[in-house]
Amino acid sequence: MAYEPLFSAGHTACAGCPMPTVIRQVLEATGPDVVVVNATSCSEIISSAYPRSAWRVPYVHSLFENPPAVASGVVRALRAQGNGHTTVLVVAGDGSTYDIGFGALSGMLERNEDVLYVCYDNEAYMNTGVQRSGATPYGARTTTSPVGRVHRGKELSKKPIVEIVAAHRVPYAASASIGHPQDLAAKVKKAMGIRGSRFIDVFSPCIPGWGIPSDSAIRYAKLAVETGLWRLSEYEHGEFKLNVKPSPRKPVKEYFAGQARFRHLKDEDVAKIQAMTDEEWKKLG
Ligand SMILES: Cc1ncc(C[n+]2csc(CCOP(=O)(O)OP(=O)(O)O)c2C)c(N)n1
Ligand SMILES: [Mg+2]
Repeated sequence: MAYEPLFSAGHTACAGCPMPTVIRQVLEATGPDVVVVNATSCSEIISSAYPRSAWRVPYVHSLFENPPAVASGVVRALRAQGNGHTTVLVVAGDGSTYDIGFGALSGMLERNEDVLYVCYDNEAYMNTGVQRSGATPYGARTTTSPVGRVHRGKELSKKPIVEIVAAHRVPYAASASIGHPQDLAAKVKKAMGIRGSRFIDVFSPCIPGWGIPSDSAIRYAKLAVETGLWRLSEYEHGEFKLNVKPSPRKPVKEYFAGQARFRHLKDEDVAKIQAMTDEEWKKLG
C-alpha cells in the first residue's frame, strides 16, 4: 500500500528542512484520532496557505501566543461531549514555546490539561527572519544577536525548557531530536499512554537560519547529541532519565564547523562553550 502520511507532500518548507519530518513522525505515532492546534510559525506558513493544506487531520491555527489556551478549550469541549479518546496535539516553534506563548503554556501545565505539546526547536524565530529566542544557544548569531565590534552573537544561554516544564510537576516532559527518529517515536508513543500534560521538545535544525547545507540537518542533529550540546532525556512523573550518554563526547568544535551562525567564534569562545558543556555534564553525573 502506498505511504499516505498524515502530513502530506506539497507543503512549502525549505529544501532539507526537517520540521515536516518531525510532524510526520509525531502524527505517525499519534495516528489519525487527533486534533492539531498549531502556533503561528514556519510550520503554519508552509502547511496551511489558503486554499491548500498539508494536514490530513483536523487542524486549528491559533496565534503565536495562545496555542496552549486554545488546546485547553478544544480538549475540554471534546471531553464534555463524552469523547475520551481524541488526542489534542499542539505543534509550535521555540519562539512560541519558550517566549511568546510561555504564559499560556505555564497555565496549561499548571492545570495539567490533557494535551500533548510538541515544540520543534530550531533555536530562533525563523519564519520572521531569524530573530533570537530563549532557545537560541550561547554564541549563535541571529539578526537580533549580531556580531560586530561590541557583541559576538548571543551572550546568554538557552533556557532549560524541559526542566522548566517538569518543574510544573506534569506527568511527562522530554527532549528528543530529529536525528534520533526512533527515540522520538517511542517518546510520542509513551506520552500517548499518559493522561494530563505531556511535553516534548524536538531538536530540528534550520537550513537558512543556521547557514548550513540543505543535506546536513540530520548530520547536525546527531552531532548536537554526540557533542553533548543537546541531550535526549525525559522526566516521567518527575523522575529524570538520560536516554543517550555519548561516551566519549565529541568536541563541540565539530558541531560548530560549517554553521554560518557560529562562524565568528574564536578559539577562546569555543573553549568557553566547551567548558560550559563539560560543567553541565558533570552536574548530570
Ligand atoms: C504576538 C505576535 N508577535 C509576533 C508575531 C510575528 N511572528 C510570527 S511567527 C514568529 C516567529 C516564530 O518563531 P518560532 O515559534 O520559533 O517558529 P519558527 O518560525 O522558527 O518555525 C513571529 C515573531 C506574531 N505573529 N504575533
Ligand atoms: Mg523557531
